[in-house]
Order: sequence, then structure tokens, then C-alpha cells
Amino acid sequence: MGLFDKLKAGLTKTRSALTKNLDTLFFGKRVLDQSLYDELEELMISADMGPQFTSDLIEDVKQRVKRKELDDASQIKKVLQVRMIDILKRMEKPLTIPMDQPFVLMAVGVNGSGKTTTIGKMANMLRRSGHEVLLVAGDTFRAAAIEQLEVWGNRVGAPVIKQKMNADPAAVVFDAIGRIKAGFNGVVIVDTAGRLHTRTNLMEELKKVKRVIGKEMPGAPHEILLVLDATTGQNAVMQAKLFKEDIGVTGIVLTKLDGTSKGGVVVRIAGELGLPVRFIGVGEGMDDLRTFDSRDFTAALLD
Ligand SMILES: Nc1nc2c(ncn2[C@@H]2O[C@H](COP(=O)(O)OP(=O)(O)OP(=O)(O)O)[C@@H](O)[C@H]2O)c(=O)[nH]1
Ligand SMILES: [Mg+2]
Repeated sequence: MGLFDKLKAGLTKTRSALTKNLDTLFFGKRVLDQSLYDELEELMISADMGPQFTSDLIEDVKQRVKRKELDDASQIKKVLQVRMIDILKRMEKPLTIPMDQPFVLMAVGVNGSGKTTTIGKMANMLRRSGHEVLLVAGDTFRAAAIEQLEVWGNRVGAPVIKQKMNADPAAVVFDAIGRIKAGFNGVVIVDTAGRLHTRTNLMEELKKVKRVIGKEMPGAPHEILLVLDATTGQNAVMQAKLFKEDIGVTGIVLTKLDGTSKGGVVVRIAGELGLPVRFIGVGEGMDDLRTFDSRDFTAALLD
């Protein structure tokens, strides 16, 4: 199976919900009138594409009908596709990681969003393209978090910097940057906790980790990746806003797109956050991470 077909297979749930609903909406209903627009609005909202994208789409459709560019409801799908590509294109900025040069990446996000798994997949991708990778067990709060990262490290051939459970993550990170100072020339990926006793604690801890990295290595972290679980739909958008304001996120990974019909949320994240989507996760395996491509993504959902 080619990469595109795999992507399509990964996005099956969103794809079938969206195309089935669109086809039902347009079937036998050739009149482009207000009731069609109302139903279309409902459909877009339930697909988690967000109110702004939805009203812009409907306005566009109405204008095109006025200009007599549209005479058949099924052509709306094409308009939707063009608008989706247009908005998603803006967040299509793959992460460029220089070869043989220290690069520090920190993954953040709420518990269970897929941080550790995504780190494992990224490490795999990077190792395959010839990078040295060092994993950093910055989640010292959850039992088994360190072992989980070590399993990934073994699987992909990346050493893990760790301390005991409940150690200060800032101290673990300090050790890791020490490796760079000692000559390590690869990618350092810092795993972090998704839950502490309170959300404020979590944000403070993440800020401290970021501060320590920056103090030890000016200019770092070079990337703060927010890992979001697509199955949570609009909740993911809310979380993204908080992390963006509090920590200063530079890129997004949207995980579990294979397990949800809410993949349309990418559109909403694009419109409301203006952050690049670096990767999407379409499964639990180590090859189930893709760089985000707006055309492929849209085609996988609608074609
Ligand atoms: N289907 C699917 N499952 C995923 C994907 N990414 C992660 N998962 C699963 O989601 C669950 C949680 O993933 P973790 O990587 O442990 O999440 P985390 O953010 O590190 O969680 P905490 O360490 O508790 O904060 C695991 O069972 C993963 O296998 C994905 O793209 N698709
Ligand atoms: Mg984790």
C-alpha cells in the first residue's frame, strides 16, 4: 500500500462520516436554497470544522450561486475542498531539523494525548534519516512513563537520559543539555508530564523546563511541539489556545486521526490558531507518523 492509501485508510472514520453526510445532503436535493445552507452548516459544525470556517464556506457558496457559478448542490463539495486546501496550506510547514547540529525539541500536551508515542515515532523517523537522537525522560510524575520511553528508545536505537521517578524534570533536562555541551550533535527530544497535581503546577513545571533549556543553551528549545488528541475534537482547540498562551508552542502534532470521525478539527485549528501542523498520527505503530500535507489530507478526506 502506498503512503497516500495508508493515509486514506488512517482517515477512514472522518472520511466516511464526512462524505456520507455530504452525499446524503446533496442527494436528490438539487435546489440551492436556505434550507440546504442550514443543513450544510449543521454538518460542518458537527464535523468540528468550527463556526468561522463554516460561515465563510456558506457565504462563498451563496456568492457563487449568485454569480451563477454553481448550479448543482454536489458542486459544493469542490468549493469545500478548495477552501480546505486554502486554509490548511497555511499550516503546512514541515519541521526542518539540521543534520549534525544540536537541536532541542520539547513535547508538551495533556495526559494521554500521545506525547510519548509521538516522540517514539519521531525518533524512528529521525534515526532513519541519519540523525543521532537522545530521548529525555522529563515525565517523572507518572509511574511507568520512564520505562515507556525506554521501550521506544530500545526499539528505535536512541539512548534515554533519565533519573528516578519524582526527580525534578529540570534536573533531567540539565543533564541532557550537558551531553550537547560535551559534543552531542543530534536531536534531543524531551518528553514531559501530561498531568501533575494541578494544571497550574503542570504549566509552571513546563515553563521551568523550557527556561532551564534556554539558560543552558541559548536559542533552545528550537521547537515546542504541542501534541493534541484529535478524538477530543473542539477540546483540542481549547487546549491548544491555553498551551499557546502559557508555554509558547511552535508547532502541533495531531494524533489518533485514525480513531476519530472528528478529523475536520484540523480545519478549525488552522483557522483559529495559526500554528503549523508538523505531523499527524494515524496509528500506534512506529511508522504511523506523517508530515502534514494539505492536499493529500484534503484529498484523503474528500476524493
Ligand atoms: N490509534 C492511535 N493511537 C495513538 C496514536 N498516538 C498515540 N496513541 C495511543 O494513545 C495512548 C496514549 O499515548 P501516550 O503516548 O502514552 O500519551 P502521553 O501524552 O505520553 O500520555 P501521558 O504520558 O499520560 O501524559 C497510547 O495507547 C498510544 O498508543 C495515534 O496516532 N493513533
Ligand atoms: Mg507520556
